[in-house]
Amino acid sequence: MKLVYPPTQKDKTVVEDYNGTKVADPYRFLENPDSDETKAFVDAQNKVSQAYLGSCDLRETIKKELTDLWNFPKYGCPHKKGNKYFFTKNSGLQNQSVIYVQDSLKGEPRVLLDPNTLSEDGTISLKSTKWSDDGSILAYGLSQSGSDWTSMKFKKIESGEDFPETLEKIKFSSIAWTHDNKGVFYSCYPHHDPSGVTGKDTGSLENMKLYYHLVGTSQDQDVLCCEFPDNPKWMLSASISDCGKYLFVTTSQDCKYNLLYYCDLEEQAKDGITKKFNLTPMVPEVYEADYEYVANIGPKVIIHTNKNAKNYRLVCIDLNNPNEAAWEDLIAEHEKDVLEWATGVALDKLVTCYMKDVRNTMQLRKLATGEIIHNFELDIGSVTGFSGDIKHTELIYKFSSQIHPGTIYHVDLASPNLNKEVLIEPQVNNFKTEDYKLEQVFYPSKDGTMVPMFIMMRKDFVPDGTSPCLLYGYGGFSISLTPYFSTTNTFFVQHFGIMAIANIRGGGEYGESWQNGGRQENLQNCLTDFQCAGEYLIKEKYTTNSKLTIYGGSHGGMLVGACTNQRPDLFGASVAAVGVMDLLRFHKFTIGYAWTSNYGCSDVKEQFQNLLNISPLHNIRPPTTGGYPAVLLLTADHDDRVVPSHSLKYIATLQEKMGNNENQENPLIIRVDTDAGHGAGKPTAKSIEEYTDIFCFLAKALNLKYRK
Ligand code: X98
Repeated sequence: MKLVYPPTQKDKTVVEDYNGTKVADPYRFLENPDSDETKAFVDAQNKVSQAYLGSCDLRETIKKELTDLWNFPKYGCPHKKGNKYFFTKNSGLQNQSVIYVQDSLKGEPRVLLDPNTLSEDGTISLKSTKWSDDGSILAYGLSQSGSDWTSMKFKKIESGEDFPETLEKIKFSSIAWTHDNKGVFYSCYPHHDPSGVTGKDTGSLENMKLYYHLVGTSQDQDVLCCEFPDNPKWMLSASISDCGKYLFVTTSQDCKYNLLYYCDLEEQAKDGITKKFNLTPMVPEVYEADYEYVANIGPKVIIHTNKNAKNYRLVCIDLNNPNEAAWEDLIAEHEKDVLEWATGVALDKLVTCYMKDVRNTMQLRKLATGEIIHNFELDIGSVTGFSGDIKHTELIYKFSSQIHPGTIYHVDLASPNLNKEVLIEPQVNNFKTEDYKLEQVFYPSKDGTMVPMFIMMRKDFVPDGTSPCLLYGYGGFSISLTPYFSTTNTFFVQHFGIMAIANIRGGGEYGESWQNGGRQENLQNCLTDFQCAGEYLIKEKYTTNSKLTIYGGSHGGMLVGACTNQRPDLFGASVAAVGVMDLLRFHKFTIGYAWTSNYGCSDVKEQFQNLLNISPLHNIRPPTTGGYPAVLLLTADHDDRVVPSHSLKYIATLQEKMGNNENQENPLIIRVDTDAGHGAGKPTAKSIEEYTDIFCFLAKALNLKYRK
């Protein structure tokens, strides 16, 4: 049945001139979240979507079964700090995970911090945590309604008591404790005006500064340690060497590359931290590579970098001569496998984690030479949690895949055989690994590039070209979709069809070249790879067009929006969550300017045309034959990462162009959540509601059969 959409006012006078190309933006008014017009638009759209989603016959079954599947204990990797162990656990359906403390790994856990007690509806979430070096104080950041803004508090571990102060105006901040356990370095936006509703502000961020906070004092006494007033868009982040002597400061201007500076705290803060530091650059002061501290042996600092190493390497930089010519490789770049991360453990050892064809491998090495001591045996999957410390010999890691819900292992590095022991094995109701199959295929994209894809299916699956398929992708910002366990993906496979995850270009699956192959002037490759994934799944009879759904969030929402415009014939349904739909204006809101590293910028003449060609909002037109797939967009009022107007403008335009089209039978709807943000920290109750809606949408729009 064809839906009737609410009429939306258009302002034809809003036209932007991009170096002579005029682009209309008639729904610009939706960029103001506080106006009556926007509120009325959202209400009217939610009425349409709620009526559609609420009338699905399977709703009660879906919600009940999804809730049952969700209801299993989920553990984070325990870690040791001081002489105690800390871990997170969600008993199953708790809105937020709880932090526990115990005296030994087998000891009785006590609740340290339960965010569920902080709000009725679970909308206050933990955004960040950092333990003091001796494990006596926890610094923790809280966020409300999914916003990126956080408030920082400090908790005494022994008594559970909080210090009186709360630090505000914090966003995108690292936390680094000084090793005297007295205070932290953190970043904030001191000029931020907090008078509006936190999380609904859309203004571009500027003038981040790095401060030192002495625990137990008020924020107005904090000491300004670093700022870059000539570069208002630079973001600052701090870390401290394992030995506590060096402070490392990194700066970044977007989502790619950073600079690295250091200062010797023993020299510059011998009388306390009272003034700005003199920072010494450790790397050339041009944004051309990533640099991250790994470990140090005195002044010899090991850095994880992609400088002259697209798959990353470890270099040793001597602080007495940080000149690049004097850097020495500790672990040279691998020709194909990507060195994802490395960390110091057990005094003189190093753990390295590689990504090899989108699966992880992990090694123990000598810190001094990089020589391999031990290879950890891993199945097909990824390391989704890790704890290990230069001060301890214990190593704990979590291994997951689409069909492994996340076993946590413990290894004692002081033991001669380095045997792993299962510490926690999650039991998921109604799920057994052996009932499923996980395949990895490599399919050709249009230009011949072979792209990896994981396909999860029930053991009894027969590829006869009839199965529904949920195809998920991201393909940006060097983010890799390594195997992970997802309750909702599992739910789809159990009850509806198969699940495919395409490792398209723009991600980091094969290092920087893979990222570069799908960003800026190559952005189209990311979309083409995704469309070719769909074509492959149809050709190999995994699915058929009318049962194929594409799904993505954030950058992946852009991917889904753009692919829907480019190949409306290829998909039965498109689900785009919190997507970047307006590629001409994303850089004007909150942190959007930082994404120009992936997209380019419409203000740059040479980049404008590519963005105009791809931008989901600007490429909605009636297909030559047929209509659009069923489209469900999702956004939320407190999304201050990708502001809601992206999705609001896209749906207004889609309904305008296709709503009355005679070929358009499929629904074109949007779900706008309240008291929710970009996704992080979403309470379980809200997530279950959201996925119930998504599955109801698919069941109804694609006429899917529900199997027990
Ligand atoms: C971001 O926008 C990440 C935002 N962000 C951070 C942190 N630091 C940043 C430094 C520079 C630029 C962005 C930064 O979150 C940060 C630092 C310390 C602790 C916590 C956070 N991302 C992109 C995004 O959200 C891709 C993933 C990360 N997008 C939304 C891209 C398009 C849609």
